[in-house]
Amino acid sequence: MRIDIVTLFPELCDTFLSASILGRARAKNLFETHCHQIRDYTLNKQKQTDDYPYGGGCGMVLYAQPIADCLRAVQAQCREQGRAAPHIVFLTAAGAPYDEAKARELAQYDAVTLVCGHYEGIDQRVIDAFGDEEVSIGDYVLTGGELASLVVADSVLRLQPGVLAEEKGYQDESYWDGLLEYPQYTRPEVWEGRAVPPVLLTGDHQKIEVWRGEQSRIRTRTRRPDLYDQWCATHPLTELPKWKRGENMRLVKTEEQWQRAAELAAEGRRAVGAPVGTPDVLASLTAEALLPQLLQQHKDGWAFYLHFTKNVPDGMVGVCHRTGRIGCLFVTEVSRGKGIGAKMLDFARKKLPEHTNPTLTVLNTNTRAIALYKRMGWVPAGTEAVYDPAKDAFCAVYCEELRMSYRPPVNDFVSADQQC
Ligand code: 6GU
Repeated sequence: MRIDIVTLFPELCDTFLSASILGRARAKNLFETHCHQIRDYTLNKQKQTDDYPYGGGCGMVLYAQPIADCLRAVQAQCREQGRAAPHIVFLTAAGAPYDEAKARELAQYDAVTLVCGHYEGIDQRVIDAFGDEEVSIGDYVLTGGELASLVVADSVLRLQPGVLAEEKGYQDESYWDGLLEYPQYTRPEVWEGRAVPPVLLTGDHQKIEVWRGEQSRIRTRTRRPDLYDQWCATHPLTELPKWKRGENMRLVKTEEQWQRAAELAAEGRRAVGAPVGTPDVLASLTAEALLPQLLQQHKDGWAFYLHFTKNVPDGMVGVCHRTGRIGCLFVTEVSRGKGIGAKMLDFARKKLPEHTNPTLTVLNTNTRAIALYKRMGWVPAGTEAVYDPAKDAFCAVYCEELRMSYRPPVNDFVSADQQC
C-alpha cells in the first residue's frame, strides 16, 4: 500500500511516519508513505497558498490550483508504479466521522491520498473535483488537517499485513470486536501499594480470558453505553438468535433422516479435517462409513437433530444427555454464514437443561468455530487430545482437540461497581 499526504507541513508528517512501529514497518517496505508540499505547486511569485474568502468572513482559504496540481502529480506517480488511481480523502472538520470501520475500508485500497486542510478551509471546488470523501476525526476543531491525516494514516497502516506481527492472531479474533480493551498490567506485582489483579498471576489462561472478557464488557457498558448496545445487538451472548419462517429442527428418527445425518456428518468431518487429515483419511469419511458410527453413538445416549430450511436438511447437531456433550455441529457449505450454526448450538444447549456447563470439542485449527463458540459464552476448558503426525498416521499436521465449556454470561452489574 501507498499513502500520500498533501500538506503545508510535509516534514512534520514525515517525522511522525518515520518513528516507532510505522517507521520500522516502512523501512521493511511493508508500505510506502510520501508527504508532498502544497507550496511547491503554487504558480505565483510569493508562493502564496491561500487567500481571503469570497463573501467575506475571517480566516483564509486554500487555493484550489496548487492542491489540484499536487494531486495530479500523485496520480501520475501511482500510474507510473502500475497502481490504480489513489482514493482521495480530504481531512476537514466538516467531514463524515472517522472510525475503525472506515480505517478497515481505507486499508483495502492500494493507494490512499490524504489532503490536509488549513486555516479556515479549502476552496470547495477542488474537493468537488478530486475528493472521493471528506472525513473528520472527531467533534472538536483543529488548526489544521495534519494531525487528522496522521491519525488516519496510523490507523490504516497498522492494519497492513506484517505491521503488527505479534498481534496477527488477534485480527480475526472477532470476540473483542466492538468492545473496549481490558486493563493491562506489567511488573512489578505491587506498585506503590497497588497489586496486580490476582487472576493474572495464576497462569490459568482460561480463567484469565474469562476475566478479560468480563472487564471488556464492564468497561464498555459503563464508559460507552452506545458501543455496548451495538455489541449486544450483534453478539448472541446477550441476544439469542431467532428462528426464521420455514426453518426448524427435527429429531433424527426415520431411516431417511439417519441417511441424511450421515451425509451431513461426512461433509462436515471432511471440511473440518481438510487442513489436518491425510488424503486417505479424508477420502474415508463417507456417509456409508459414518452411518454405523452415528447409530453406535445413538446407542450410547446421543440424540441427533437436523436443521431444515424450507424442508431441505442443511445442518445437524448432536447432544448427549448422559454426558452433557454437544457434537456433530455441521452446516452445509451453501447454508454457511447465515447464523444457523449459532442457532443450532443454542438449541442444543437448551436441550441439556440438566447440565449447567455442557462441553464440546473443537480442533484448534477451526478458528471460525472457536470464535463463534466464544461469542456464544463458551470458554476453553483444556485439551482433549493431541494429534501428532509422528505418532498418529491419520493426521498430516500437528493439531489439538480443544475442550470448551459453556459458562453462563457473567452478571455485569455486580462487578461493575468494583470498576467505577
Ligand atoms: Cl480532519 N480537520 C480539522 N481542522 N479539525 C478537525 C478535523 C479535521 N477532525 C476533527 N477536527
